[in-house]
Amino acid sequence: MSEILQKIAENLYDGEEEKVSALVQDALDKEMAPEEILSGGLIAGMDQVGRDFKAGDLFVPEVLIAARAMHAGMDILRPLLSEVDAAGAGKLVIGTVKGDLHDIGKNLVKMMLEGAAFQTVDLGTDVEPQAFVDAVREHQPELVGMSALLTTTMVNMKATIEALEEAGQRESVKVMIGGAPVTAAFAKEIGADAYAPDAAAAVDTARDLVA
Ligand code: B1M
Repeated sequence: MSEILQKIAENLYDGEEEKVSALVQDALDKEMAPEEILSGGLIAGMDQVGRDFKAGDLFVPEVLIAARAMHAGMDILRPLLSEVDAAGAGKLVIGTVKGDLHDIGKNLVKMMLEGAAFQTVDLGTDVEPQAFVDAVREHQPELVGMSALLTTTMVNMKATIEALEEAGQRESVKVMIGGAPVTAAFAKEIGADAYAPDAAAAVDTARDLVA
């Protein structure tokens, strides 16, 4: 890993929001690709946070501060990842399901899809099944994307698909799901159209679903 990417990852881990912003800008000034800064710096740092949180070496406040630093870096990269292609690839309504407040992965997926010229409607976190239904009715997307990070909220993906079915809207959209506890087998079990393990795969999967 290059020195600057390593510094981005380390400062993100330490929650140094301003330093992360400055380093990301510095990497861009050195003509590093936004995708490389995202995966080799920001995501690498957040992965380490995840591992140490799991091991009990970090606690919720530290994770929140690191997440804020991640967002600061993502704010700088977002417009650059989004300017790749102005032509519309399709429209997606995306959100983190009811009961779940994790949004870093969902935001990354959204950013990457926007970079691939998808138009996105972001419903945020803790999204009720009915809010997905209302958004589909209002925005008429080709795709619905759901994210869940908790094993206890995965069931709300199923509840959302059922709500779409009850509203007669299931046939009009393809449903893609993802998040750390989600698997392809789970996607199949609840009747989703696809599962994507990460943000890059989400772009390929969304393209396939729309094609
Ligand atoms: Co939470 N948390 N958290 N947390 N947190 C996890 C998920 C956990 C695994 C940590 C652990 O114990 N090891 C654990 C869940 C355990 C379980 O359910 N089995 C957990 C827990 C328990 C909790 C709380 C209950 C803790 C508490 O309060 N005691 C609480 C729940 C709050 C709630 O949601 N109701 C909680 C709170 C929080 C914070 C608020 C502190 C913070 C969230 C901040 C935020 O998101 N704004 C937080 C964080 C940051 C984490 C970890 C450390 C990191 C998650 C993350 O952002 N990863 C996480 C541990 C871990 O995952 N290792 C953990 C980085 C991100 C880039 O990856 O989100 O997986 P990810 O997204 C990937 C892919 O999954 C995929 O693409 C993304 C990019 O490649 N993907 C999709 C995601 N969505 C997709 C959608 C798609 C396609 C692909 O299509 C639409």
